[in-house]
Amino acid sequence: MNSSNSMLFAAHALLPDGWRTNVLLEWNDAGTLVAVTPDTREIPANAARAAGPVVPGMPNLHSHAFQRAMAGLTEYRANPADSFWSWRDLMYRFALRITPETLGAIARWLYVEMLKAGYTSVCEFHYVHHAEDGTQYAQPAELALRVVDAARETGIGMTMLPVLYQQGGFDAQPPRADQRRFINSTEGYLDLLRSLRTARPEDGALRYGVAPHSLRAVSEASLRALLEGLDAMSPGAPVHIHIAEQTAEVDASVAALGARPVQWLLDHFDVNPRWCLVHATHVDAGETLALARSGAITGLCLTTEANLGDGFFPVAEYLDAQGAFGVGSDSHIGVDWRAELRLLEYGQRLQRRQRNVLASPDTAQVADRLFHGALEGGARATGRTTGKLEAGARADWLVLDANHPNLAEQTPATWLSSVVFCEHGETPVRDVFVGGECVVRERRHRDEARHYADYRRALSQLLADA
Ligand code: NGQ
Ligand code: ZN
Repeated sequence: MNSSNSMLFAAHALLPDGWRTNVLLEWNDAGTLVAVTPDTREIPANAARAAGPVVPGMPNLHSHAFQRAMAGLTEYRANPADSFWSWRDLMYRFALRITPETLGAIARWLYVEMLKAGYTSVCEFHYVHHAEDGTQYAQPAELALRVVDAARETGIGMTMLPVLYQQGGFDAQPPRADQRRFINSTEGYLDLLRSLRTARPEDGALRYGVAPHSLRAVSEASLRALLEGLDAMSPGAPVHIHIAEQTAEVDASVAALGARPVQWLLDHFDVNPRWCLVHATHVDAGETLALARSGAITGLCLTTEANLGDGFFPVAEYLDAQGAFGVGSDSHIGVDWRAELRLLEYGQRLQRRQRNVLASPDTAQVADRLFHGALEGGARATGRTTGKLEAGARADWLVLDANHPNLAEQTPATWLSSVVFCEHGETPVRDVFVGGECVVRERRHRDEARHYADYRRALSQLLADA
């Protein structure tokens, strides 16, 4: 045992092989776990004691930070055919108002909310790159840097995925005027990524990957050039893409490319475990199996998908085929992995008129299966070593409140079920550690008041005569 390491003793902790008792967690100054020891007989004098059961922190695999500030503002009928696409028009209007300062303030507050909810890392699918008129900032990565710095300041782990956006639709349609802040040439994009990596180098808390926005927004040739450029810089880094969220997008893909988007991507690229396909909502039976077999992660964002009226992903068939998945809060209509997992199961119950649809022969408790699945797939999507309590992983975990009315008097066997399915009262997530640092204690983030004041100021500016 190294005396400069920090230690936490937990009466109960969820390890890769299940709930264990008397667990000693030990981590180094860099924020990496160096030992996880169950059945500890003696508690070292310098070990802190966890205030409740410890579980790994959840990765959030999909976020557009700026959209947090418009949550709740599009819940009215603007026209009789309100849809995802009319929401997108409103969202674009909002994106045109964002400034470097307001983006930083929104992201900091959002990450405080994520941490309090028990998300310990976030994949930021960042696509507002340029000034309001579409011209580059003096530092082309200006806006991305604000987001990276927000993660550092609040303490959340980050995978920054700058977005490549080039066309307004399949078949090289020119971008719309209201997409001007998103657009880059492939070379300009790779320069932006390079300057980000230089200004804020990768470390245990920060990783970079790429996000071709969608097959609508990027051509096959650009996607190839992007992947080549990425691999020259950072071989094997994560690749995230929006894939098949809306049926109109599937129809347009069939018309333009001759195949449904997921099928087309699988046929034309080596889609493997480094890929995260966000909103693979509309897949047929063959695509579902092929996607599961590819090892790619499906990024499920249930609260946003429900809010935007996307449709149902065939999750039962996908999980039966051993498909990998993780969850994201995407548009941030809600920021709570418990709600994402609950809605994943509830969608199936409502459609099938059954209960506990997503249980498996080896895991009868739905919440346990979904929690472990989302940790594993979500962690892989970050390209970082997180999502499990074992030596070598980041020291990212949550301390639950076993005295919460939802958990009281239960045994560990039902804790996760109650955490996910019971909606009563305050969150059962009490303390949150990221990279070994306690950033949320007794449900309060260490800098919550300051970040909230900044967020209010940003909102007042953004919402003034909006
Ligand atoms: C986005 N959001 O990039 O913010 C998208 C909408 C699009 C979601 N798909 C824009 N939830 O897909 O074109
Ligand atoms: Zn998205």
